[in-house]
Amino acid sequence: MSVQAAAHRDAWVHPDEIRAQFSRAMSAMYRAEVPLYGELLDLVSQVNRQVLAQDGELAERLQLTGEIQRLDMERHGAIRLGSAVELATMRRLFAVMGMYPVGYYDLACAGVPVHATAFRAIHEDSLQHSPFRVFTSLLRLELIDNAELRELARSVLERRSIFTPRAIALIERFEQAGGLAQAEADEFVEQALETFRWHREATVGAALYQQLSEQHRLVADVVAFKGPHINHLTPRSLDIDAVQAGMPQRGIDPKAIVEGPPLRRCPILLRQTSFKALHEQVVFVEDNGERALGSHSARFGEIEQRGAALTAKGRALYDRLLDNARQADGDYGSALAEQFGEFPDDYASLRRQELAYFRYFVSPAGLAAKARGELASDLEALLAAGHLCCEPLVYEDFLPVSAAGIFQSNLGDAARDSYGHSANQDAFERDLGAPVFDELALYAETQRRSLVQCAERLGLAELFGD
Ligand code: OOG
Ligand code: NI
Repeated sequence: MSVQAAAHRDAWVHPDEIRAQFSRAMSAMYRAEVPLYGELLDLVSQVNRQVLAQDGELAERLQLTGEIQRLDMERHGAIRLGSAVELATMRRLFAVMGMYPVGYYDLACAGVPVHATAFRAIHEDSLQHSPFRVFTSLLRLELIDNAELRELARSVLERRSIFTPRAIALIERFEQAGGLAQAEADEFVEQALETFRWHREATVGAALYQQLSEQHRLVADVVAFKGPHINHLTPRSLDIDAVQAGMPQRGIDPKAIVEGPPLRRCPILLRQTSFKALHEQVVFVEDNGERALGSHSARFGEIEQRGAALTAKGRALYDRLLDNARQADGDYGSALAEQFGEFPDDYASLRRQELAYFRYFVSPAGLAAKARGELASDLEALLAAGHLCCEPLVYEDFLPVSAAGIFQSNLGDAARDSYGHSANQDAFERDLGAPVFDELALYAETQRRSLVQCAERLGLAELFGD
């Protein structure tokens, strides 16, 4: 870093703060665009308050991990992009807010012609400041079999620019200087928001829209509009079943199946449910400038409940059980519950069997034992003596099978054939202009850092390797 850059550093707004600011601005914009979203936020916060009031133990645990402070602002959104340039520029835009691509999701195998990543903060301290994340998918034009339509779509996409010139200038400024001052950050948030806004006016005429739509509703959603409108914003609930049950009274009609694992004592990964896209009036614009009214459904609502992040071993077990349940005949809910009987449902087993990641904390008893020189000698003994305690790491990512279910329910398409085994992480990363982070490595790092901290506080550094 140059001397000049270092001198400016104090004046820069921390990317975590820009992200928090952006997340608030996005939520306000979406609330104004989709009133039902405001209704959903009310319901979720009401249920969360009830859960915290009734379940003192959970409240205490969320206090310990700090999750209670981030709960009310916790959101994820989703966008769908049309080209490599858009994806690579989006990566640079999110970097200004301290959000990096984590994970690779292939949806083509589930009949949705996209692949995706999630932009989010990667360090636990940053996640604590603002856990805002955006599921970002890229349309795979190469999977469209009609060559003529494919080329038409490509040329429509080539002509649009989804970022404002000021947003680009501020991204470049950030990259060159290493940060943004407050006034620049404010302007950046305002300009970046433009990209996610809903545009009523289509970039194509009614006939082309229809053709794109027949190919796949998603193709029309990406290609026919001026930008990647944010298509949902999802709050985090502590009791997704209670929210699901409370939806109809508020005029919200959720999809039938909650995606993800079944209800458990110890939640794992992610449970999600969504409600149908709104039908919105749009304006098609013909080549000769003529305009025609039409309708499009793009935006929907979703809620989620997050649980423990699983290790590779835990995830393999999850995938196997979910797959079995999906293959089973009869009632899906019962099959799911039956299959997941095999998944240990207490935190001690999840930890001992290395199925989930944890964060470790020194307890007051641990500090007292240290002062008396009576500390236990290894991790298991420290936990057994209550000198250390642990809490599962919250899952910060997404699930491809769930995501496909969400896509399908909201695109209103009947189940489609898979596009075959066409996962292509290399191509995705080439378009992105960078590799994606491995989410499991990030959880392992957080777990390790917490152990190192505990060891330091207890003066037991040599006990904890990796
Ligand atoms: C994204 C669907 C995936 C989730 O929470 O899994 C998703 C989309 O419809 O664009 O948001
Ligand atoms: Ni979602």
